Amino acid sequence: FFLEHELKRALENNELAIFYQPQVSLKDRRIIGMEALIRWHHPEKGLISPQDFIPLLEKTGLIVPVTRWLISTVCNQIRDWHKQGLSMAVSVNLSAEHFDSLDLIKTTKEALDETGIDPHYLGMEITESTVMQDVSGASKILEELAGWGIKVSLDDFGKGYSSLSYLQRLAIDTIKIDRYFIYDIPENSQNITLANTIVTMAHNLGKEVLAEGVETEEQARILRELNCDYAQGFLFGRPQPPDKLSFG
Ligand code: G
Ligand code: G
Ligand code: NA
Ligand code: MN
Repeated sequence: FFLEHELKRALENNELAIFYQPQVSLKDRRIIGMEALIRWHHPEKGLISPQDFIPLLEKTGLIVPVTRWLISTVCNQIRDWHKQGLSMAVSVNLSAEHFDSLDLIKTTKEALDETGIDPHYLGMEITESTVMQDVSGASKILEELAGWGIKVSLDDFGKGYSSLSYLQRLAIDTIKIDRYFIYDIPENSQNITLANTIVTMAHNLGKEVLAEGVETEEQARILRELNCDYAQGFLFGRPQPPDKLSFG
């Protein structure tokens, strides 16, 4: 586990990096976007997963400057890809800490203005458990961002203490089916049924669906047959630094 001073040093020494994982359209396998996933290159301990340091960032409030850096870097990356002819959308993950201040709104506005990118190419991912910590705060912030054209995804859907009411109450464009429901398809036919039900429900509510954690061709084929719109997972690519990504 880590200490606050180590994290402060990490920020000062630029030890944090952003990896990108492709998100594809299941119809034609085209890469339509990327999820931005934060990493910590610790000088002694190597590459550290966000699960091991995001909670401390949240507890210490350091998540605010980190997210400022994240959103600004991501918007610059989107602009650079566009210059190369790649119309790539990128989504970032939000914490509950962002819902009780207007800092996220200000940060996002500044990054959009500075880079001049179309807000449709920027996405925000929130989990159900994040939303639950502050439903009214989340709903206000997401409404504002969605009003500018930013895409909102509900991450890890089905995993936590889900409440279907969030689907109506929040400005959500895309539902991401948690990888727990995907990893044992096709052996687990109940999970095929659940995936099918989530896709149908999402489409009936006018939302799109992405399946997380797709690792095999058979899973991709089945999800496509269920009319699932998008997928993400090791089959299409692992999270990578931007210079290691391929777009073929
Ligand atoms: O690749 P993986 O180890 O990247 O991600 C582990 C978890 O960390 C995921 O739940 C992911 O959503 C979360 N995560 C990754 N990057 C960020 C980030 O920038 N902010 C927040 N709040 N969570 C992140
Ligand atoms: O909570 P979130 O869904 O944002 O977490 C993303 C996490 O899932 C990251 O740790 C990422 O590395 C991991 N991940 C992405 N694709 C796959 C996959 O196909 N299989 C497995 N097991 N993990 C994946
Ligand atoms: Na996510
Ligand atoms: Mn997820």
